[in-house]
Amino acid sequence: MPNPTVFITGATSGIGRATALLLGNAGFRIIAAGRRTERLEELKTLLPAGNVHTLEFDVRDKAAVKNAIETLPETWKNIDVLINNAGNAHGLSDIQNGNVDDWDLMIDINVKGLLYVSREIIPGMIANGGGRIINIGSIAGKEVYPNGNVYCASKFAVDALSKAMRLDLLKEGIMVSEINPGMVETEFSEVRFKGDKEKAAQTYKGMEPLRPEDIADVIHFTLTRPKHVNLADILILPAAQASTTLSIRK
Ligand code: NDP
Ligand code: 8X3
Repeated sequence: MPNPTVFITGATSGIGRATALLLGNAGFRIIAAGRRTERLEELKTLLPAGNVHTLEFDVRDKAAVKNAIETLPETWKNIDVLINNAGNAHGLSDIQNGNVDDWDLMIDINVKGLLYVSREIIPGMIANGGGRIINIGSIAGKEVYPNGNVYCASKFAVDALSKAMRLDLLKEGIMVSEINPGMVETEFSEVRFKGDKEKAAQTYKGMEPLRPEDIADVIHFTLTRPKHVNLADILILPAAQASTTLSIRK
């Protein structure tokens, strides 16, 4: 049997990229998805030849998601593991001043995007007799923090959907895990603050955040347990974080 094929959304940056690199270099076959073509091309050069296939699409675009997955080459059609990672926060504001376009982005990407990709991939997994799904949630899907409102709501939705998938897909032989990081230094804060690198850096100033490789490590660990073990719901925090952003030891 060939090595498992892992479909990773948001593989162009941060947690997704680190996961593609770790798993790809550990022998997994990687389907790496994202919007930035040049990043996907770069990823190809960093993984064993023939071990990576790239797909460029926006998870918000239902038709593009469907087309990308339906037109996978025959040798890449059988997906063993789906890692729903693509997502971001857009803005940080109290609810009364929230930017509704930011709200649309977070709900469309973090919630609807995850659903569109899952809906396209799950039937193939069922036809193959099973598979695995790892959803990247967040501590923000377990606790709400001031001004986090809609981002937190989108991650609470990921938490609910992970639980729902675990229930619905049990009979289909699909194991569902949710990995919920605290603060990880990636492009996350740069995206949240619309490219303001200085503001983004302030988020992690004076404390040691997690690195994307820490999350990749946990994903690898989750995927390499014996067949009867499911790490269903993992919260992983930096040593300097006890709760959401208000409780950070600096
Ligand atoms: P990054 O900004 O570094 O990476 C986000 C990834 O998502 C990129 O690869 C990006 O690719 C992709 N993405 C964003 N929007 C879209 C879209 N519309 N269509 C397709 N792909 C998209 O952030 P992280 O690595 O930190 O974030 C990854 C996940 O981890 C997210 O779900 C986030 O909510 C979660 N998380 C992050 C934490 C943190 O502190 N960093 C903590 C807890 C959870 P591209 O732009 O090329 O499309
Ligand atoms: C990202 C973690 O606390 O910055 O999901 O929202 S947090």
